[in-house]
Amino acid sequence: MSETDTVEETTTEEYQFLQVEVDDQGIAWLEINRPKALNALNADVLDELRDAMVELVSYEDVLAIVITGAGDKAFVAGADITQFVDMEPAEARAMSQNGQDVMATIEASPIPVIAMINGFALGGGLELAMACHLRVASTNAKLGLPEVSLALIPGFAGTQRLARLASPGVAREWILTGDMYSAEQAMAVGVVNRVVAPEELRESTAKLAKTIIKRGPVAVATALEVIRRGLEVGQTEGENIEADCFGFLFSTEDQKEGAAAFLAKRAPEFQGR
Ligand code: CO8
Repeated sequence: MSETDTVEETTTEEYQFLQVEVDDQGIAWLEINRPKALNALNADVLDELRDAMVELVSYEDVLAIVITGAGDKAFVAGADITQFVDMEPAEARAMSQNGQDVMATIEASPIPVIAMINGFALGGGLELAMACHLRVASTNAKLGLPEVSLALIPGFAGTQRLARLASPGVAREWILTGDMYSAEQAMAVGVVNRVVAPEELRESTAKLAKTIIKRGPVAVATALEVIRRGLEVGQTEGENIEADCFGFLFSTEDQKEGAAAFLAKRAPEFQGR
């Protein structure tokens, strides 16, 4: 799709804790809206996040998703701590698994999901950001996994994702200290992709989304899948998945269009098939 093309606006379901808007470029802006609790994730917010992801990826004209937090203070300040009072071990385990499942739904999206980190991204909030495919942070963002301060550990797959996204050493430092880190520190260890001034956050995030939207959509979805599945297996198996998917892409019209457009020195017009 060329930069000037637009898609028809999509109207989404109403949610209690989410504001969802799809713009005329096909970017769905999904805002977690509990600013008084710094957008903390309770069970209802998690359910809505799952529902919204399922809904948004079902629309043909939604081409990218941006997840962010309402207000100017927080992306998401974690799981809702008020839920932890009197929680039994079995209930906590089930809640952890439910949250992991929501994060996995986000990560499995065939269209790119970008976390736009506009403030605190702590605990479950950072876990949510790490489940997104890319992260753009404002210079005023603070990131960390402070669960040990509550005598807990991350429970929405943060122990696993941080060790893979940054390194096991970084994961141990962040998780064991529970400290907060600046956006620049997070970028230095690979936790965020870009750091921009607060007033440039939305535009920079949109620009990143629009760049990806212009590429071959089937190739983008396939790349996301190969990277995700490859992280679950050993290198040899990962390379087999890559070769299978590389081969598959030669059955798409977009692949023919990509090569033809390159040779004709014109912009490609991908159809997503
Ligand atoms: N849960 C519930 N309420 C919260 C949360 C939260 N995580 N974070 C902030 N709030 C509320 C505050 O209680 C406060 O409410 P009120 O105005 O009613 O008193 C309001 O948001 C504003 O917060 P503060 O007044 O504290 O704002 P400050 O600017 O002073 O501080 C901080 C901001 C530093 C972000 C501070 O609010 C804070 O430390 N928050 C908690 C951060 C945290 O520990 N997050 C990790 C939570 S645990 C977690 O995420 C585990 C995930 C895995 C769960 C697995 C399932 C069982």
